[in-house]
Amino acid sequence: MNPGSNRSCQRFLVGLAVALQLFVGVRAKADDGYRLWLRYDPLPGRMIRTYRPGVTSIVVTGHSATLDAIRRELVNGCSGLLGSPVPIAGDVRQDGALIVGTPESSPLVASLRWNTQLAPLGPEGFRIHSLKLGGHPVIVIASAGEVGALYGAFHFLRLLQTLQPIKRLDVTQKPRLQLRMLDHWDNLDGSVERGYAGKSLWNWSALPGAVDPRLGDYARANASIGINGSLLNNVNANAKILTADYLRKVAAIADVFRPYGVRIFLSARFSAPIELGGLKTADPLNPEVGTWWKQKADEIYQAVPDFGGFVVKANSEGQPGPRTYNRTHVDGANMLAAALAPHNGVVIWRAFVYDMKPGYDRAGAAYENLQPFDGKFAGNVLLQVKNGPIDFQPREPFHPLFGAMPRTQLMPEFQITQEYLGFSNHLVFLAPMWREVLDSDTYAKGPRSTVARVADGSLYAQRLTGIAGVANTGSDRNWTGHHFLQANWYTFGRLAWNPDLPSRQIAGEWIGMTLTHEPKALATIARIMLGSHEALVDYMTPLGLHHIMWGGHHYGPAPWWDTFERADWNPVYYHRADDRGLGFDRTSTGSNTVSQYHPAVRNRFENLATCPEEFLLWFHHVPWDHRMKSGRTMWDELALHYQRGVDWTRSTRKDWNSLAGVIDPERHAAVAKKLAIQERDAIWWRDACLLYFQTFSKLPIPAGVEKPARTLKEYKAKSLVW
Ligand code: GCV
Repeated sequence: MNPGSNRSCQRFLVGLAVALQLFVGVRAKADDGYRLWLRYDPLPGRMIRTYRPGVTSIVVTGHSATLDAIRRELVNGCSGLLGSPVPIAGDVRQDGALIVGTPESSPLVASLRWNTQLAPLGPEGFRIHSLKLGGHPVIVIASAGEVGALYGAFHFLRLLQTLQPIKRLDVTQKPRLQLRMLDHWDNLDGSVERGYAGKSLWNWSALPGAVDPRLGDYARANASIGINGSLLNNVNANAKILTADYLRKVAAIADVFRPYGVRIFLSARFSAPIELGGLKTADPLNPEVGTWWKQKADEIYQAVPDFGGFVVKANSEGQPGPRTYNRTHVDGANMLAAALAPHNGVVIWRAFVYDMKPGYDRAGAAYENLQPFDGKFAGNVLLQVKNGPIDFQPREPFHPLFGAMPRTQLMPEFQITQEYLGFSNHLVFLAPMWREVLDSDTYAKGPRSTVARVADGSLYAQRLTGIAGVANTGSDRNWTGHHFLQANWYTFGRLAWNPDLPSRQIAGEWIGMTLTHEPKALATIARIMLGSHEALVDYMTPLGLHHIMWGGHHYGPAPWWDTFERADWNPVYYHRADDRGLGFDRTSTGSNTVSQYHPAVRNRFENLATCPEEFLLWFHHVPWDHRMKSGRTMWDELALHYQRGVDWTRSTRKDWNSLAGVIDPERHAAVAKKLAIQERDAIWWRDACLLYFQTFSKLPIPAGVEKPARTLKEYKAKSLVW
């Protein structure tokens, strides 16, 4: 066989593979959502014609697991999107070569002498540049590190997937935050705390012998949006994860994640020295305890040399911690930090700490517990702070700690899984919610001291930076239980990479990559997504209400709930409805936790006239007849918000139905079914809350708000979860 026929045979085989992949993709896989936003179906014809001359071959020289992943991704991606095979080449022989690599892996990249440009971008940053090589127009994707080159490859594919021009590319990017982590609250028995998309992705009983290939897909999806860390186990931790047996399993997962730049973190149970080591104490100042953790750290790094570090939930909701031994959070965190420091590991200490004491306000607890330790944590400790002061409610003001610990490495924690936002049943796009937090101004160093600038280290020049999102993934075929909630995983990664990205841009990217390029449909879906968070707040917790959900499972309304032994787990503790009005007085006449904010913020929240209405009942106990900006009474306004939320679910169902035929039938039908549940739940929330609050306000349901479908007794009798 001559070399020519060899080449044409190769081309035929690649073509067949692509055709088969497309066929299988379209007929079997395309519709079940498994491929997430990495769908490489052919782009609209005009775009293929525009792009084709610019992408004629893929030149990725060298071999490593990451370089192989880059090559695979670009061949599949470009061939799929451009509708015909894009071959691999060893060199530039024609116009349109796509050259990818590092100066070490690629002689072509090395020949450009970009080292001074690449070095400041770090091993995860990249440069994509159109230029001429040997007289041929080419595109070069280069990075100082292989993972950076992989991120660049995904960025390039995203440009194609979102129909961006690629003629004269000059892109330089690097992540703004260093640790970009997905936190899994997965238990070792395969269940997922607050997980609504099936079972855990980690099959502990089969590992390390059998590794589910899906783990590679998980790592690849994360790499495509720049996520570089994965906390494998629940922060309500089982010490068993640190046994030699489990560490072998962890190592097998790490091997799959490594080529994609995803490092592993583990939740460490503070009492592990007792449970696993047989010590009598876990007192962080006891030398034997310190030695036990040091040896454990050495053992972990033997198994997983690039292990990221520990995440610790201590003295919170029954978890053990240093306070158990009359030691401080700093004592605990710094002891673990010393064990990890020789390996460059970090400790991520959670600020989600609240101890019930008489008359206290839970919203102020984390600040009271942690703020006094500002400046005392070791250099490899990050303090992980939830976006709001209570607990991932549909809307909370930003956490006051973000403006109050200038000498501590703070790391925001978001919740992607929808514990309080309708599980995987409600379509809610979380970008606007997270934007609201990231854009909040702490005023810690004057105006423009936003949470984003605290997180990315630019406000206080913190050395280590990071962000964590509690994952919404699981074993469901579509990963997140609801097709649209893939967008929240996507968003988290994009914001972790660049916390300034606008919600609209993220929505547009995701829709184009995942659902459709059809302009009218894209605009309709973007409108749905961008309005969804406000709508959910309207039908669940408008005007600053919070924590009025059913106890335990947290799905559906139960503002009447008052039977938990801990007052701060009961909704009545939070809304404080009485004959006078509604809301939690956190001003100086109440709990005064408003004082935890910088004076500029505090004064705005403290004053009823300047407090943003979306936080009114968070900070104030407001009379039912208080005049709102609209001129309506608070009661009428509250009722109209609830109605507005319900109206949104109805118009969204109509809008979605109008897209039948544009979206593939399987995903269209699945989303339509979920939207029906969402409408039912929104009505349930509106009616149950208004009927209950009406027992205090004694005011009629205003005009424009539908009369409740059931009685309060009926709503009280039945939880929405069955
Ligand atoms: C992992 C809330 C959730 C708990 C969760 C906790 C936390 O209380 O309901 O399930 O526990 O937050 O963030 O630690």
